[in-house]
Amino acid sequence: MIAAKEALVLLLAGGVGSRLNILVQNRAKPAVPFGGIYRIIDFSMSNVVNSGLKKVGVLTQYKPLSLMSHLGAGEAWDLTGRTRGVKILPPRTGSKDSDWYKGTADAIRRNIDFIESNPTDEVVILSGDHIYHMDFDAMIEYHRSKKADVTVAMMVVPKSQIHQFGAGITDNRNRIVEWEEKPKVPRTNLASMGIYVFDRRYLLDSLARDKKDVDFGMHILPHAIANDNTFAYPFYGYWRDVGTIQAYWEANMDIIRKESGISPEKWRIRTNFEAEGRAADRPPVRFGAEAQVQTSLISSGCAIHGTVINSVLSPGVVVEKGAVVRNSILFSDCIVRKKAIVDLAIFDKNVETGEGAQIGVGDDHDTPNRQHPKHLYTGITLVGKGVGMPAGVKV
Ligand code: ADQ
Ligand code: ADP
Repeated sequence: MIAAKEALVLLLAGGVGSRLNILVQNRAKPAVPFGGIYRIIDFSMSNVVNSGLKKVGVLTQYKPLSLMSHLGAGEAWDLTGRTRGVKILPPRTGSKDSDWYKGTADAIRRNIDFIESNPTDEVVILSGDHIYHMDFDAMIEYHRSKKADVTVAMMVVPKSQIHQFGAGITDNRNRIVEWEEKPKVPRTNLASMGIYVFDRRYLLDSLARDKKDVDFGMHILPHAIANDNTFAYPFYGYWRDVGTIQAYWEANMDIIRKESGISPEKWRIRTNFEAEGRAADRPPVRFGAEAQVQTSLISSGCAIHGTVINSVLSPGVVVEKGAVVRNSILFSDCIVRKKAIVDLAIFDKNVETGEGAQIGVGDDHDTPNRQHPKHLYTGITLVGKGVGMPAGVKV
């Protein structure tokens, strides 16, 4: 038997992620900056390395430029050398746009040659857009101890959220006995985290069975659960799918307060500083005489002369005198001019507010959205890359 740590990892990093709105206008969701100096994909990549796994294929599709330059040859994750490596797998499409991958299983099927050229016992399938710490080595050992064909990482979520996930019912040995992808009517609170360990031979056979099976949650797993050995791997830690602006904002806030359990001090999160606005080369944070900072993450190269509360600042952000930044996430090199107020906002890179501008101020955060009364108004103001806002403006 080949050692568990030799398992091949396939990281799905290609979904469009349209619910992240302007943050994914020019980059794939896993490449969206997160937590000051990271990108979302750093969490999955760091989990891979911290688990001792060495071979990763990253499946890309949508706007992969930022993602590819961030991953590079895997240097930041120590994944270079003869026995380790990160391979970026670009989409294998035909001549038509409609030939783009139709789903997660289809994406992996089109890269079957990559799986075949890596003869391991298991294949671990992950998403590039989850914030969590997890030891995949322990999950593979569990998979082996159950003699499973497939093992699905699962956790309990509030029943009101189960419609966003694959939902499972297990027996007393944790074998999955019932499954429904994105159920309309909640019958269980046990959700799939979209993290799978497959017996490699079983995966190849499943993908060969029917080309119409394009999705894991919709096709491959229901078949496996009905016919073969499919187990749930119970997970009790912190895990968030940051597919919406609200979830993305909340996960950033969770990482400020260490209650989330996500703590770079305990489980090292590696990132590529070179591609990260060169965070490594930036000068130390400068706090002016009037600076006030509470419960925030401030990256290198920032200059704070005003007030920052409950916020995440990427490298090189400037907050001038009398300005206030609250409950917000500012990507690199944003400038908040004198006396401007930024509340409950997300600024992409290089945004500049004029003096005295008020962004996200005065919103009644719990009222319904007037244009879409059925949507709860999240109240988070999003500002696109490089936007300049005039002095005194109210947004
Ligand atoms: P969803 O999150 O809805 O549900 P999906 O949209 O298929 O699943 O995306 C899964 C991951 O694969 C995402 O990270 C996405 O970016 C990526 N991806 C999608 N299509 C891709 C493609 N063609 N190429 C490369 N990457 C691609 C899934 C499961 C549920 C489970 C949730 C947990 O179906 O059962 O509960 O994940 O988040
Ligand atoms: P993001 O905001 O996601 O970081 P960037 O605008 O910084 O996106 O671009 C991502 C990466 O793409 C950068 O690291 C840079 O190396 C590369 N890049 C951007 N624009 C160009 C360009 N015109 N030519 C070559 N590479 C580019």
